Amino acid sequence: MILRLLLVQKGNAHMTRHSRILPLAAALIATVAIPALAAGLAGAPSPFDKGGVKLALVSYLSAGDFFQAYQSGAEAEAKKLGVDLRVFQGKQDATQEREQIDEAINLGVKGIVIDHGLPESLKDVAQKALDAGVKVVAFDVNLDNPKIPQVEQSDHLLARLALEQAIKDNGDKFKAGYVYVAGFAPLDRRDEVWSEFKKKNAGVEEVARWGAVDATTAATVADQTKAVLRSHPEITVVFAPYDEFARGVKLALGELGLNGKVKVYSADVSTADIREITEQDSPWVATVATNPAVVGAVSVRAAAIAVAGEDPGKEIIVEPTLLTQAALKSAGVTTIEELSAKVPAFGQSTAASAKWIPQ
Ligand code: SR1
Repeated sequence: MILRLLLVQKGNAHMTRHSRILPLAAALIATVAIPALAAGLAGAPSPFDKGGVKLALVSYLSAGDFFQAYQSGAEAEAKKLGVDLRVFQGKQDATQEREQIDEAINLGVKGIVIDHGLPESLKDVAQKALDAGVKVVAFDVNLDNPKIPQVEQSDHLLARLALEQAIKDNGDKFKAGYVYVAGFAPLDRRDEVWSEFKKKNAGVEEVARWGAVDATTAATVADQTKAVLRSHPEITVVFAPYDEFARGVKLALGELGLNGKVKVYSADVSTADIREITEQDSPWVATVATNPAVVGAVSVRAAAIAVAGEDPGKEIIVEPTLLTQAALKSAGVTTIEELSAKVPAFGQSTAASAKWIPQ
């Protein structure tokens, strides 16, 4: 930006009819080239002191509110750091994600955030990045590598808080439905808590389990839920620990006219989710969530700290908050921004911070 202003000012000093075109052209070129030439971050360690550092965010999934907000948070943090963040969108395609990591290495990025994915298809290419001197941070994918810090949302706590709320609301005897897809680190961690919970609460019976993660997860889960609830009308509680799952279940309950009969407990939150949770007669009664934009920011900070040769920590945790329908309604919260303002722990995290990183 500074470079662009300088070029424009220099042009203005000799403002003839022809020379007006040159500064404009120079400014346009400079605008395109800014990421590579950006000024450094004052007081930051190398290479951030000189600027122009390239990082990559490679995702497995990009559809849905969580992943969009996560990406926006990562981009905003990169901007603060003066980093050129290359974003590779995910399409639930393991081969594409591998190729994108390769592409990022070839682009000369200094660090890569790998966001979700299938561990077996990523471990070797993540090691390839490390071997090339690229720092790697994983969000919600266990790459089983001591050199790769892991960002997570404390999924055990998240599931525990949701299930404790289910007991508070429904007692300790109920027939439950459970939405789950194995193979995703956060869902697998939440599943460990669900298994423990059932052992401790013998009166809680899981009568059906279903789920899908695809490009239209909520719609797919809605169709599945309708079929399940038609054959299991005894279900009164659904544990759906991913907001796309919960949206699908809610959609199905509305269509089946079961809003007053079944309660939904989930993970994650977005402005659209808050609207769905707080609307009249909503069966979605609680969720436990971090602000995904904060998690995106933390992931980029962790990668930047590693690139600076410092230690971001091995396990970088962003703590989730329990959000009940009743609490959201009584606080009059309607958006993520309002939630962040009312619950400071939700709106920011000190995880992966360093003195040189701007607040
Ligand atoms: C398919 S995995 C979905 C989960 O990833 C993130 O951790 C979100 O919390 C979401 O629930």
